Amino acid sequence: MELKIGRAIIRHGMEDLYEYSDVDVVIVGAGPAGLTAARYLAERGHKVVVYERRLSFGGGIGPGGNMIPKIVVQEEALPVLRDFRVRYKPAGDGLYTVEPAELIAKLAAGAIDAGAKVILGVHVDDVIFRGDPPRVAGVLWIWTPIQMSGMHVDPLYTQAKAVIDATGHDAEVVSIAARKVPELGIELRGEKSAWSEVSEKLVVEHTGRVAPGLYVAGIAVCAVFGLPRMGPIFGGMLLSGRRIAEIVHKDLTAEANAIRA
Ligand code: 48F
Repeated sequence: MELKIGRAIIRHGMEDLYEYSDVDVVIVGAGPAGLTAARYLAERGHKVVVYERRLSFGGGIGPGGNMIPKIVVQEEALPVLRDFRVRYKPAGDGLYTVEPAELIAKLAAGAIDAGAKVILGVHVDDVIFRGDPPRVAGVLWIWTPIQMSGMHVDPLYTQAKAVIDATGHDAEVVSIAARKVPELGIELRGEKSAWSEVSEKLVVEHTGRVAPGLYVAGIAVCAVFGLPRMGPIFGGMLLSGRRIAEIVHKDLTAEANAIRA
């Protein structure tokens, strides 16, 4: 039996890793922004892989507000909650509360049911550009426990037409690109102190492309563009995820049409 269990895991696990080593879109981070983007992109027929460093989904959703198990979403983001069948309760002033566990479970189920592949325990540690001018070609990744061990182990490559940085406060992928590919001219301006009503709008407005093939969504947008952060309100993250899916879909469609013409 042990042999059969091991072989089933190895055969099907390796098949998945092989299949998803060449995709349309890599999304780095399975927080609210990454999972939302994954669903709307997969739904439009793109081959999407989400790499998440932890062994769980949800990023910053789980702790609610300072460990009190509720988060807040504003009216504008209710259509996204309805798409994912997430329940919400009015809290007055156009604000609604949502249960973190329900939001995590349903965002993840929505992304996976739409066809996105989510792989947990993967740390993305490089983003690759090719060509002149440089354009995203893919990412390098390594299993998180190996990365945490500090041992030098060479990572593996995933080829992608687009990479979305949804890594949260540190904008890790954009930071790597800024540091290692200076010719892109990316300048990280750093997240500013909290001002929820302003940042919830700005984060969605600034969601978009930072270099050819490289995109940013979620709170990472604040680090890149020097915007104020927000409190435990998540509508902006959901709307940012939906917006980046629209932008990447439009760009990939235009590129595919240009190749055909
Ligand atoms: O931090 P996270 O939830 O980012 P988000 O989707 O949402 C931000 C909110 O949670 C909250 C907020 C809104 O009020 O301010 O902070 O923008 O999810 C980011 C995910 O990316 C993973 C990380 O473990 C987390 O689950 N991640 C970060 N760096 C890497 C990564 C990496 N290098 N490789 C793989 N995953």
